[in-house]
Amino acid sequence: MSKFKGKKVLVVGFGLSGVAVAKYMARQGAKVTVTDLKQKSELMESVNACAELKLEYELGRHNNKTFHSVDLIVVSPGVPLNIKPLEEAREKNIPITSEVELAAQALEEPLIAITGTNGKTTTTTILGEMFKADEKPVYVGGNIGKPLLDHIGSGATAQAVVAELSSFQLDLTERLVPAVALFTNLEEDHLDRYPDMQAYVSSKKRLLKACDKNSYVVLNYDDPIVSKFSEETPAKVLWFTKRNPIEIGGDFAERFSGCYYQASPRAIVCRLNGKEEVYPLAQFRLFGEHNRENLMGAICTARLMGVGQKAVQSVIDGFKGVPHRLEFVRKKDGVFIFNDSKATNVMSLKRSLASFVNNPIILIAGGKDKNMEFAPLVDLVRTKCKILILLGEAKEKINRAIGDHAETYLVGTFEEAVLLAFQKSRSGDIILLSPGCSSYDMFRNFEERGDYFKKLVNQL
Ligand code: UMA
Repeated sequence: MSKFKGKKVLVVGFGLSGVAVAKYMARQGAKVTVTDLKQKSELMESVNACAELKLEYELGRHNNKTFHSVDLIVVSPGVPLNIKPLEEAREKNIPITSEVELAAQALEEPLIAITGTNGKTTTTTILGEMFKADEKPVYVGGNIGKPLLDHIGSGATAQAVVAELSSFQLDLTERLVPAVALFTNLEEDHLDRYPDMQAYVSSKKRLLKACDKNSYVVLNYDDPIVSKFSEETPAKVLWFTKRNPIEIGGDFAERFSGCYYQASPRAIVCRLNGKEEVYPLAQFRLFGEHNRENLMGAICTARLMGVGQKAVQSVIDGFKGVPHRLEFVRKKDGVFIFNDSKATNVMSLKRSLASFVNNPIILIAGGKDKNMEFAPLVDLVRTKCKILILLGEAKEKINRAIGDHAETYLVGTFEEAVLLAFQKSRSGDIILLSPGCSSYDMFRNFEERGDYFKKLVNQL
């Protein structure tokens, strides 16, 4: 019998994660109440998804009393953990957990957890594709937009679960033990939720701390924060690096297990158990150094998990990229237009600018600020951007930080931004939407922002 049967469970936040928890808990026989600050009319998609279930609703507000009168609270990742009702519930020792923790407790398959600031979605997607190419059943979920808990009780069996995990999703994990934990990189992000970078890194480190001696960690050697993680874990370490381990010096080359980039001919070399395999990149379509990093992380993990070499190479050759991540939208009058709506922090935007080599860039940026510094963009803006078009809540702040380094316009709407970008463009230019900010000032999420951008671009 389920340990949740008859228990009063409060689900906080009724988005994708909350719906998954409500369904799971209802199946377990719990008495489920759902609360969300949004009104019912704004949550119809979620309400309809749960139409068959017997749920209590407290919408449009959070009622402190309800938080005190339940046996368990399950919080959605986007709900800050310091809201008053949660703080009071904590004082009253009401257990508080998350969807990812519930899923981790119930998972039967090995969990491959992928975290970091940027590159998580691309790495997760590539790895999932590699499993599929080898006809190995896999569930790909987490922050990527598919709740992990949906896999539990779905009846589907998988050889592995590949999960993109955000810091928000790691904040409440307790008993999650990954078979593999992969860290892409750690850069400034979410400083509107965490007091400082250290707190944000600590949250990500919960995944490192969750590893035991049977786990593997796959670490980016070139990231100054992530590379240090090897000293703090009992797990076995695999690396990926853009440098040949021989150049790194010391006894690193001898100890090295993992993937490195070979510049000529372009390939990824994967060394596991002392055996080297070479994966040519001649057909790899994603550009930018960061995408090679994502690929290396995925290859290490795929080979570690027994995905065949042929399947790995077929994904390298055929992978077209992830929507909203440097996604090519169209070429119009010689102008190449890209949607990079998923660039929701400054480092992600920086990587995207760095990926373009010669063509002048008209950059559309801005959105909701996450308390980040935009000054690190100055050099790239000066050297790569012909024009800056800024919009959203953060436009004034971005303008002050980087507006003196390119011709800059501040606009009010996406329509204006796209029209102006196109009017100012000439053949050979690149128009790049890469906001460097979250989308919540104008849109529901980055997908909605990217889709709207694509719609406007296709109307040009
Ligand atoms: N809400 C409250 N009270 C609050 C704050 C919010 O009720 O104090 C409500 C909102 O009104 C809203 C609901 O909470 O209705 C939204 O919950 P949510 O923000 O957790 O969103 P979900 O739809 O459940 O999606 C979440 C993840 N969202 C966030 O972490 C912000 C999704 O990641 C994830 O794909 C999904 O679970 C399934 O696992 C998105 C994301 O933006 C892509 N992630 C961040 C990022 O990548 O930077 C971390």
